[in-house]
Amino acid sequence: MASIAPDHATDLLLVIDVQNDFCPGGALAVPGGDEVVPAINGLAQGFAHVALTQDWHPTDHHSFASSHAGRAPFDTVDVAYGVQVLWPDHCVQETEGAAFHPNLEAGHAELIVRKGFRREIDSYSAFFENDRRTPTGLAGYLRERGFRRIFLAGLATDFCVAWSALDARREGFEAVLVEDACRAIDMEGSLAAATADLEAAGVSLVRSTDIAIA
Ligand code: VGL
Ligand code: ZN
Repeated sequence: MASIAPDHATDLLLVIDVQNDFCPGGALAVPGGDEVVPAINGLAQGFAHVALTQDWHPTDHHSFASSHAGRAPFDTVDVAYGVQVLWPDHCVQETEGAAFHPNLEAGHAELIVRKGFRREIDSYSAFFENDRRTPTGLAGYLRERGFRRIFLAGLATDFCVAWSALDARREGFEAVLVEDACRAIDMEGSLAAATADLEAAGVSLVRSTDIAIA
């Protein structure tokens, strides 16, 4: 693929959930989760504009298996907005697990979007909560700032990164997912399903070496 040069006016790098709990040793560790950190640090240098998301749950969040008697992590339950996967307790507000990976170098990030803070609703996407209607405000922010193309990287490819990329398209942005700067949970074919959805939605799937970092 031809090299893509980030446009300093209209491109933004959106870094999804690079938090301790999604890295090895964390409560919901994604295999190789910490390996995204050097790749993202390299990318971030090439973008004038960076935003971060931070999964940010109250202690009794409904996505936690511990909130449902007799249920185990990775079971699914039916909730008002559809099927919800039950997760181990993770990214609890103000805990070390919810903190960004200590080696993440994105000090110039302009915005941190916290999500999943409503007890009854999970939020994978940076744009909409899992009821698919409650906005986080990110689309309005990006539009008001004049961004048109969103590059995505982080954790996990098949959940929060994919849902964010699909919603970026739904909101009319170009979306570019940097595959080697993401890692997946890959539960029961979830990565293959997400990849098919991303391609169908017109999300560009690229490698970090495809991006020209000036
Ligand atoms: C995520 C499951 C639960 C993610 C967040 O960041 O992909 N996955 N909460
Ligand atoms: Zn979560």
